[in-house]
Amino acid sequence: MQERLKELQQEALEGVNKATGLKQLNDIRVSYLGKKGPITEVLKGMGKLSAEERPVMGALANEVRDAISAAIEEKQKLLEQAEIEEKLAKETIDVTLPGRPITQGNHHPLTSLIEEIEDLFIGMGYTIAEGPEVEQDYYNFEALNLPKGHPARDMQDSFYITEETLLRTHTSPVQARTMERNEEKGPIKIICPGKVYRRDNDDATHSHQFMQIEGLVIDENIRMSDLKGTLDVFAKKIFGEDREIRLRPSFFPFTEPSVEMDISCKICGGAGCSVCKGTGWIEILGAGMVHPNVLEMAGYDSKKYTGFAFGMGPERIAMLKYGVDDIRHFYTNDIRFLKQFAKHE
Ligand code: FA5
Repeated sequence: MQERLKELQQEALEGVNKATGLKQLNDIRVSYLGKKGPITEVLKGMGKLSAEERPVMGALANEVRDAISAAIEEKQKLLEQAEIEEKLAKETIDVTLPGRPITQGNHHPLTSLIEEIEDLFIGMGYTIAEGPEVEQDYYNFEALNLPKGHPARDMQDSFYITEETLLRTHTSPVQARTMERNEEKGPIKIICPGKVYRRDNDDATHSHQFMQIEGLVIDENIRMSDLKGTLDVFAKKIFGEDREIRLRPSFFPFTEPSVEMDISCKICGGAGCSVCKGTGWIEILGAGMVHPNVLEMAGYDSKKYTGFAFGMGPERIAMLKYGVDDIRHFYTNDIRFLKQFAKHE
C-alpha cells in the first residue's frame, strides 16, 4: 500500500509537471484527488490494516495528497500568469494610431446675436422680461390699442387657436403684461426676446415663425430723443460706426408717433438687390412713443409717465450683419451654413 501511494504521488507530480493548460491541470486534480480517485481507493482498503499500521498509512496518504495539491496549486499560478501574459501580448494597443477627432459644436447664429443684443441692453440698465408664446387676444391686440375689428390687425396675419387665444404675432404683449403687473405703476426698463408667429408667406426676408426683441422704457420725461439716442447706440454697436441708419415715419396703433428704422443693405452696398427689394435699405425694427391709451389701459397715469418702445427682428439684423441673403438659411439647419458662425463666437 505504501508503495502504491508513492507511485501515485510520482505519477501525479509528473502529470502536473507536463500539464500545459488549466483544463489539463484540473483533470489531474479530479482524477487523483477526487472522490473516485486512486488515493481514496487506497484509503478505503485501510480497514484491512492492523491497528499499528493504520495511523502510519493515514499520515502517508495525507502527505501524498498534500504534496499533489501543493504541486497543482503552484502550477496553476504559473499557468494563470502565462495566460495573462499571452493575453496582454495579443491585445497590445497601438498608441500611434490617430484618434477620432471630437467635433465641437457652436451656438446658432441667432442665439449668439440675441445674447449680444441682450448684453448691450443689460449694459444700459435694462432687465429681461418674458411672456407666453400662446397668448390671449387681449394682450396681443386689445391692451395695445387694437380693439376687435381694428383694421391694423391685418398688418399681422395671425394663427388663432380659439377665438380668444392665438400664437403671439409680436413680442409687444410682454409690454402690456409687464405694465399691468407693475403694482407701483412706476418706471420700467425691459427687453423681451422671444419667438413670434405670423401667417406670412416664407420668402427671402419673411418667415412664418421668427424672433423679435421688444424694448420698453417708461418713466417721467421720456422723449422721442431718448428713443432716437438708444436706437443709434444699438445700431452703431451692432453694425459698426460706418453703417447708415434711417428713421421713417410709420404707424403702429400702440405708439404715437411711430417710426421704422432701416439699415443700409450690406449685401449690395445700397445699389439694390433681392434682399433689400431694390431699395438699398432693410427695415429692422418698428418703434415709437407708447400711446397714452396703452399706458392708461395698464393703469398708468399718462399725464405723469411717458415711454418709448421698439420691436426688432433679429433674423433681419443677422442677415445684414453677416451678409446672409435668405432668412430661410437660419431655419433649414444646414451644418455647413451654421459652422461658419463658429468664428463669430
Ligand atoms: C411689430 O411687430 C411691432 N410690435 C414692433 C413695435 C414694437 C413697434 C414696439 C412699436 C413699438 P412689425 O410688424 O413691423 O412691428 O415687426 C417688427 C420687426 O419684425 C420688423 O421690423 C422685422 O424686422 C421683423 N419681422 C416682421 N415680420 C417678419 C417676418 N415675417 N419674418 C421675419 N422678420 C419679420
